[in-house]
Amino acid sequence: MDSDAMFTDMAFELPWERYAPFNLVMHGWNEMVYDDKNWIGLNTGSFLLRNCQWSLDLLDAWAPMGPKGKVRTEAGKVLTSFLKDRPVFEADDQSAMVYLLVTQRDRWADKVYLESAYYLHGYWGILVDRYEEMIENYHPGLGDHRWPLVTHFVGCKPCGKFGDYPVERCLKQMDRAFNFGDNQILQMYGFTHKSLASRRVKRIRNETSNPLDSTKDELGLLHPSFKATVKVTNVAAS
Ligand SMILES: [Mn+2]
Repeated sequence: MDSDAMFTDMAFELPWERYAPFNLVMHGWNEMVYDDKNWIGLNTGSFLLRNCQWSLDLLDAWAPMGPKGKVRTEAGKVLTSFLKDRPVFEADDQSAMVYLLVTQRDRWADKVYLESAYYLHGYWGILVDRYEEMIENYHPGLGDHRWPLVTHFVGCKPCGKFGDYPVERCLKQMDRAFNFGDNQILQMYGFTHKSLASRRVKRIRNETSNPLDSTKDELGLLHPSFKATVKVTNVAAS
């Protein structure tokens, strides 16, 4: 996961069954990658990678454009001329992945799943102003535009070079994203942030002499492995 991405849905369960035949899962769309060669056809900000030899081989194939300096600059030219709508800049991991999948499709593509059913990568620009609306209308566990699994501060000022917005917006919204996610943890213990803009918290349940017994784990966050076991059992029984 990128350093500019945050988990913002603590209750979303990944559809693990769907990924059994694959070794790499990224947010994206097959047509945009394989047909359009678009550099934003997938996002490498957060991805699932199986711990296996195939993945080590992929990393070996993925890394060569990385070394800073001449290699990365020259590789950037190759990527910009090959990929759709890519601006002129040095090589980046995302473009290199699209390039690899398109140019060596037979080698890699059958083990790569591009996911678009939920926000494994959620673009912050379209999400952060809607957090209050999400709280009003939806609930954690959806993982998509209604309650994003990941809010990714793509190209933001502190981390990137292409922001066309003030650095204050980015920093303020990072705090809001953190508190939006943090509220889902705090609610178990009867607290919530005073607002998404505030690091201060307030009590949302009455005091008790036995706070641990009163833990309300409505989202099932404390024992997610139990939930997974129950699910498998249900599938086997049905
Ligand atoms: Mn990023």
